[in-house]
Amino acid sequence: GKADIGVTGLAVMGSNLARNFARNGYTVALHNRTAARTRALVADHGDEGSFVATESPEDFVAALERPRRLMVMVKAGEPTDAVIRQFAPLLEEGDVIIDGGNAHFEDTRRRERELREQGIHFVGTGISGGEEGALNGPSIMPGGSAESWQSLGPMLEKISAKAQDGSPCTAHMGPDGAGHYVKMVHNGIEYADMQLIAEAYDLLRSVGGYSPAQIAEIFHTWNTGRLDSYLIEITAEVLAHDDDATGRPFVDIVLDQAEQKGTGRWTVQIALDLGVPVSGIAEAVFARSLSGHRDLRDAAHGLPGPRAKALHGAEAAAFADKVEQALYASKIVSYTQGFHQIQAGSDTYDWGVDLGRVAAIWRNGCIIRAAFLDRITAAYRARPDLPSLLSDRHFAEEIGAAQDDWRAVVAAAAAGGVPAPGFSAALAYYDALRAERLPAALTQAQRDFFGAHTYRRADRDGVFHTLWGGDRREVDAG
Ligand code: NBP
Repeated sequence: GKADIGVTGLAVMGSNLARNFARNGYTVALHNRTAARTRALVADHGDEGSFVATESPEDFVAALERPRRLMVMVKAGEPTDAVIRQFAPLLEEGDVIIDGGNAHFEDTRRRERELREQGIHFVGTGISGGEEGALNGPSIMPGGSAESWQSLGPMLEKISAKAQDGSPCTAHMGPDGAGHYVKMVHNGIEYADMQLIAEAYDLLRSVGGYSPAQIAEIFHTWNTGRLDSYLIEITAEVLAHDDDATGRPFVDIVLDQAEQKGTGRWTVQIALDLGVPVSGIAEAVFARSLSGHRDLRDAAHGLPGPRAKALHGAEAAAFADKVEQALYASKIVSYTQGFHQIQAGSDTYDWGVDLGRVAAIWRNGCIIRAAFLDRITAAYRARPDLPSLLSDRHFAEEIGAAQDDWRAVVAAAAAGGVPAPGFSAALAYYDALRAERLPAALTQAQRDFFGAHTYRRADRDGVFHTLWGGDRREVDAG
């Protein structure tokens, strides 16, 4: 029989996805530019299911059941275009190319448009969960035509992670680039989550006076509550680990410069274009880039500032509870911002993304999987047109209950000279949203002063300009 699906690009992600399909009963055609990888996969794991190893693009395409489903798992960027150029001429109308790489959604939109002219469905697909997820069940975020989802959906549902209620962690996100866009924002939120956790650690250590091993215990406890998540869990493991060579806490021997591959940066770039305030994600991206500026940091090392005085005993424990509140409240804000960005992309590109569905497929398999996502899913199910997560009654209540502690933690960070850009940006966003009036009035007035940019009045309709350089009369500028 012919193969149900083919995977080309058999590095770690492609191999594991191919094995996942095979373990779920599908016959999988295999192909890789360098044939040795294909042979190695069959030699090491051929007994896990039904594989058809091929060495030429022609044999690979010929091995596939029609309409063909061909999954591309090569390095994102130019290699993806090279592979499409190689395979598209061999395909026929109705066939489906799935790109599971970390593509920029604008590239996905271009590729989809070009292939559509040829009658080929191009499905740009976000996949999260790393190597382990690819093998045992990732969260899968496919875009592309509704028709492609008909042919592909059941297979993706089968290999994806399952939420606690048994539903698959995959769903059609929307046309063309919607899937890769949602994956991009997922990664942006992941950056924000990681930054908030790092700030919590830093504060527990320098203000709370706890050791990494003690903080591991604290995170471990938090992981049994509302912060229950993969990232909190692995944080506890990292903090509990001691370096083999020196016996010191592992976190103390790692160079304090965080790198990035680009999806967080993309999220912020697009947010700027769309005018969406994703300050939590932006602070996370900037915190990583700041960490990498060793020269600037060395030059600034002697600048004056306080040194946090460590708390003890019951005071430290009380502070740890406050940090939990601050972390949870800031997390609500960063998800609020991330979902706003998905909504904005969906509106701009006319994708019709269902935000509740996004929350539902992030409940398991992906890096940001968390009990929290269940809550977001419920919020959107209760009210599909929820204007913002902060308008959900439960989240509003929780953030209200957390805010005193949240403020105390941000104040302690400022007083102790501990950078907490994520916590403070989240709090500023919260306070700005709830403010009755913003100083944006003054900003707009300044704009009118130096650039005659006009303004609207709070008390009546119309557009106005004040003759700042003259007699300061207000004139109608409508
Ligand atoms: P890599 O991103 O390291 O890519 C290696 C694969 O690309 C190999 O199969 C290689 O073939 C192939 N390739 C390259 Br490089 N240039 C090619 C070309 N011009 N023509 C054909 N094939 C080419 O693999 P990965 O880490 O498994 O990731 C695959 C994709 O999945 C990437 O887009 C990545 O961003 C995405 N992703 C990764 C993760 C993760 O956790 N690693 C998670 C989610 C998504 P060769 O064997 O002949 O060199």
